[in-house]
Amino acid sequence: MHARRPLAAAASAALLLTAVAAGTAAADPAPDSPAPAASPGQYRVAGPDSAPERTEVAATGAAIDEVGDDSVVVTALPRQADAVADLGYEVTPLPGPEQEGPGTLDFPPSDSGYHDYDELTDVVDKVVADNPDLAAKVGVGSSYEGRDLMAVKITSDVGTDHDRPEVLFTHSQHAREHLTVEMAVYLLRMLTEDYGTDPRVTEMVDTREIWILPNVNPDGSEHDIAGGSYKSWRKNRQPAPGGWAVGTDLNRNWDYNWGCCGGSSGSPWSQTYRGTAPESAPEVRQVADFVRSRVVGGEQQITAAIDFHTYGELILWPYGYTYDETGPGMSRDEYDTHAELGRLMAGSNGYTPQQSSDLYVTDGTINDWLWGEQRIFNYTFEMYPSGSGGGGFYPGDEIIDRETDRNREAVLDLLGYADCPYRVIDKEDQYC
Ligand code: BZS
Ligand code: CA
Ligand code: ZN
Repeated sequence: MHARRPLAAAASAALLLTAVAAGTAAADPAPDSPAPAASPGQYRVAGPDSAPERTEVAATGAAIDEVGDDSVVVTALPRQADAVADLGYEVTPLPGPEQEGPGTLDFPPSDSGYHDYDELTDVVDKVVADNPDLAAKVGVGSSYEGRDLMAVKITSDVGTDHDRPEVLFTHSQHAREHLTVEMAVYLLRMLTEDYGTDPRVTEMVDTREIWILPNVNPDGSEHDIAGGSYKSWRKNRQPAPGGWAVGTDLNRNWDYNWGCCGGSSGSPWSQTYRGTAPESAPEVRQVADFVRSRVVGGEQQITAAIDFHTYGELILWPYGYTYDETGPGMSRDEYDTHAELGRLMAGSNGYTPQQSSDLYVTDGTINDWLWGEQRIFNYTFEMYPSGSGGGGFYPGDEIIDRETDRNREAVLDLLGYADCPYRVIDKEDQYC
């Protein structure tokens, strides 16, 4: 996503892609035509220097991975890259992730610090077994391929539904963003191991009910690492109608202004395919059901949330479907509260805080749904690195400890304001 950095020198074999496809809407074949021979790769696109121009690039079906002053990096199929070139931009392929393969189902040995799904399950089970008063595993449903969508509730006296502000952390909507699973592991351990010794952690565990969903797209994560080579997979693993194309972009499938505004694609071949209907992805449907289940006595108990992604080192807030800051459902005070709390958190982790549409328009994201439908103050964190130079979606495992701990203060700040987010703009008396 974001990178104010010089062009990577990666493109020694730079070639200007020739445009063969017709207009942007024609970049993808019909859903029932056979699978494309080529797999997606990353490309640098020189030229786009505004959110509307980036939105136009995304409309080809490419996913924008990085935003620079006058360039972007996208993940695209070759014909989608051709469609981007058709817009008049210079398109240069970037080298793919280093491969180690073949043959394993786990991360390659040099990245063994990352947790695959079985290892994540072991961590969750151990945290819960070691801390029966603090942590409980809650079923949220199962993925398309039948993997358990785990949630962990953390609070003191965890067996009781207390009247405490609830806070939601979701991880790994996008398969290849493996560092976000490590962020969940970090939070699980921080909130249990540091309880009783770190006063801020202790206070938050005693006064908030915290929900951690450590991997909402386990099928995608497992697919991305299967066979010992990274696949740059983003979506889930649900076949689209027609039977050839696989995968819905979970972060375009939420039921608020779904598909409204050119911020997602109706083509199953696209990296940002929005699915056949809002919540058509079982993962989105069940996580949304879980969030709706937290409406108790007519009141949504969850007040604040972070959805973790990589990469770009950004803190993003809603709305994504419009460039406007305010409008129906987003008052000036509500916007300012999002922005101020976003900037406060950025003060500790050094990320760049902004409204998500400052990058490009998106629709059907969890951010817009959590605010638009559920009135939950919420953020997307785009974690390390800032650009593809830092390893893009696949930084080595030696950065895990540093880059998860980097968000400690920000997470504690969000938890701290969860009783009354408006306090951050000094309007506690008016709203809380
Ligand atoms: C990502 C990028 C992410 C997306 C950016 C984004 C999130 C934009 C939320 C707007 C709202 O994949 O990490 O395209 O989903
Ligand atoms: Ca409660
Ligand atoms: Zn993402």
